[in-house]
Amino acid sequence: MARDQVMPNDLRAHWMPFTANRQFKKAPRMLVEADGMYYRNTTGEKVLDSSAGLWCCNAGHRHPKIVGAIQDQARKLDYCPGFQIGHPQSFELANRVIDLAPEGLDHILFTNSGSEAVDSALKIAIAYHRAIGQGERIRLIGRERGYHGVNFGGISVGGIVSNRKVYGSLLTGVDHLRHTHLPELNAFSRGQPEHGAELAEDLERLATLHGPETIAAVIVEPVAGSTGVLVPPIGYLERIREICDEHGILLIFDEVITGFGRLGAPFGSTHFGVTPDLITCAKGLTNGVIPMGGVLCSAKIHDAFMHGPEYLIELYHGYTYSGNPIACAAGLASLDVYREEGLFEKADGNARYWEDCVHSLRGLPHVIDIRNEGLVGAVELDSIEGTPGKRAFELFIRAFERGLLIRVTGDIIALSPPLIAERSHLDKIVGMLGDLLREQD
Ligand code: PXG
Repeated sequence: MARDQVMPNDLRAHWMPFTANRQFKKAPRMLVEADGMYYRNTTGEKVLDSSAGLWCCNAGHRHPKIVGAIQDQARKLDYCPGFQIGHPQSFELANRVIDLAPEGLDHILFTNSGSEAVDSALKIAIAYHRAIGQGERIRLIGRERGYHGVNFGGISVGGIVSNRKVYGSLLTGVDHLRHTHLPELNAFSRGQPEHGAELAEDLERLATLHGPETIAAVIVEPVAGSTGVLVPPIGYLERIREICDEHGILLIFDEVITGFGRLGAPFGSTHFGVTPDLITCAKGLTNGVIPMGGVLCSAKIHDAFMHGPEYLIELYHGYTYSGNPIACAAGLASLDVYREEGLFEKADGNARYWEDCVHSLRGLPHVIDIRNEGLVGAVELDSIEGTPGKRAFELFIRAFERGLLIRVTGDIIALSPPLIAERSHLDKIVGMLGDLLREQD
């Protein structure tokens, strides 16, 4: 396209991420403003946010404290090299995140996204074993239906087929646990499902198959989000932890979604009471306002790198924007807001109410399962034969036109309202969704 052919509002140049581009550009859905629980579209109508943006705006939109902190920081120190130089806010933010983390996770390396956090964590896991003289531990174990971002490491351990299958051979030395979706046993479970802890034994089988001494790490989401909300069966995460301990395998929890209050606790690991060796996070770290992620790890892992002459770099890894000052300001302000407004406690206090809300949709047309944990909910629909994903996609379009933003994946509607949601908002989300479900053919 020649430069002079580009028109104002020409939508062609932007190749949109994870979007049906041709469909979108024929009938664009744009948001131009946001405040609290609501967006506003181009015609000025309010759109209720039932997905916290993309699972990230936990304190709602355009929070004055977060906006103010970003403005102040931009006026003071806009950018600072992160390699061999520092600025105070990144250290402050690191301490504040560690204060929220489960006991034993003492260090954080900053990235700019969840995908980068995942690839960083996988690299740290492999390099850690090498640093302690176990260089043969190079295998990584993920799980079917897992989502760990879109970089090569993340899609290799990930288990969402369409995110992997066209990208060549991926990383070698990767294997997968089976997923824990057992609708025939667990449909309409409230909170953690009863059946499926035995699926954790897959890790034992893979350890036997490959030799446990060859496995560096296993990575799972405490609650799998992107695949359509899979809550861990009772006892499952505990058993994964045990098997890792037996074999010296590092356990990575990908908490990009479950971090920062989504389940009513600081992290999924604190919510479920299972402590991994590494945690990846992003999204809620800055309320989604400025891109930022991180990898938390134990002192054992960190200290294993702290050898050799002191002038030498210990870990050859990092990003131009790791610990970016404006992102740190957004992070510090977000953590202040979470604490001052008691948002994790608020989410916890609303979790049972939310459970009743989402399960009230049982029995509506095409609803085949409903799942929930913390302030997350999912409604699974039966697929139209031959066109999987179409039913939920059409519902998403109708919801948007009606003033409700939902997130759909396949034929699953995933709900994750901002943690500031009042019960009246939760009622409204489920009321609007119920109407849309009732209107289906
Ligand atoms: N790990 C997990 C568990 C995630 O959920 C990532 C890594 C990657 O993060 P970045 O920041 O690189 O996108 C994610 C991201 C959805 C949805 O609606 C989920 C994500 C992103 C966008 C949409 O399911 N999760």
